[in-house]
Amino acid sequence: MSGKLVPATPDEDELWRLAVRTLDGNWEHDHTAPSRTLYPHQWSWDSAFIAIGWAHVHPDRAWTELTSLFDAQWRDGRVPHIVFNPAVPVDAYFPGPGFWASAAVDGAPRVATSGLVQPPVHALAAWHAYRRAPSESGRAALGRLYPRLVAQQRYLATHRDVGGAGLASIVHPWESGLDNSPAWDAPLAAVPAEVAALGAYRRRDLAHAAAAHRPTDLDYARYVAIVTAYRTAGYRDDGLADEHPFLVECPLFNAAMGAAEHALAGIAGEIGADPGPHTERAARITTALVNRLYDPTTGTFHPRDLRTGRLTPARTVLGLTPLLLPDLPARQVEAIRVEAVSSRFGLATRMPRPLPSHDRTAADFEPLRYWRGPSWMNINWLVRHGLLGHGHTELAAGLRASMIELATTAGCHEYFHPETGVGLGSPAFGWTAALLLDVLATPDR
Ligand code: 2M8
Repeated sequence: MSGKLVPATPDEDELWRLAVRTLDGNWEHDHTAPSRTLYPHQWSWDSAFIAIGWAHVHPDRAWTELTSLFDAQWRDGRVPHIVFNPAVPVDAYFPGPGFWASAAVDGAPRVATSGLVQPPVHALAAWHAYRRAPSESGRAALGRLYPRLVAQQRYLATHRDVGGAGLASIVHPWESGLDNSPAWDAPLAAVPAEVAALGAYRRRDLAHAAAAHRPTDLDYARYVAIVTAYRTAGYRDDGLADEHPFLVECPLFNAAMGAAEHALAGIAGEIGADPGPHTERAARITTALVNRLYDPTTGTFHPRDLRTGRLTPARTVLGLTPLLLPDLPARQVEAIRVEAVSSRFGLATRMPRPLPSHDRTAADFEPLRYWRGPSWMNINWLVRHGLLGHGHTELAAGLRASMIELATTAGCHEYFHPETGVGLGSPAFGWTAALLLDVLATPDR
């Protein structure tokens, strides 16, 4: 599929060109920076979403993007959440390569990386990219990525199954991708940290974004404390259950892990490998997700804090994301639909704005602070994908129209005010541009 299939209203045409310009502007020899200012390196799940966009205009870049990320895969299979670009000054982003000190770890790649991961949306992205632009060279790239994607899943399903129930745990809010979500407030509050400890560092995000839109200094002190604990343990996972201060089973992370097995089954079929084990693993992940993270009393999915054993109370957009799983039972699909169309999220066949990242009716809903209310294109894209997969085509169409309308007025910002639609964060953001291309190129069926 290419640019010529885009529905050609003048507004959509112009939006298409803006999105391509934004991706081009952030392209950096073998990857795309999420933002030239706030995030000048390569980010893991950003690259996955960005590859989907490149598939529409420059399929070779889609494969280069994913390949460069997986070139930085650790020997244990983890795909690092940041791959540092050595050409960018070390103090351009905090925490930079010196803080993570990956070079000191056996099994880390030669290039400097973080030691954390992000939601494993890469198999889904690779499969999407291939189907958007099938070709011989694409199939060859898919074949080379396949064992690396399998190793990524194996790492998560073994090293990270700290709860022993078939789900992966995240060890830091940064691993969720929804870093500042109210979902993490309770587990984060239990992490001992002092703002004073931040004195040794300089937060670079505040040079590019308003403090009122970003996490607080106390949040950052806790982020630093959690990384420090993991780094001190050599980023090993065997002591997590006893020692680590933050351990959570996240619905999005695990839905992505299950969706990855479905995507791997598709990829395996395409390249002549056996899809069977992937389909079996996918079914086990879906069952574990429903058993562990679905709360019948709220009718939605919640993260489970392994430190307390309890589900965290906030009703965030994370609760809607298990819709990504094609084999989610009908009861949970319906529960998610009900949650999504409620006044908390406002999904409708005609909706003024895309989904917010947090329950609009909650006392701690903050429309300006990142991940605590604003709308994000990647989450809306994932939910649209899930709605389409479960046959909710009219709701998916409503969501798509709201995403296009938002970007038509506000452009390719990192995130958006969930009521006014004003663009927030970085003004030229990679995954916003990439996923807009995909949404524009896939009209309602
Ligand atoms: C944000 O996260 C980074 C840390 O990884 C940060 O705040 O500095 C999140 O929105 C995350 O989901 C995203 O991958 C990253 C780069 O866009 O920025």
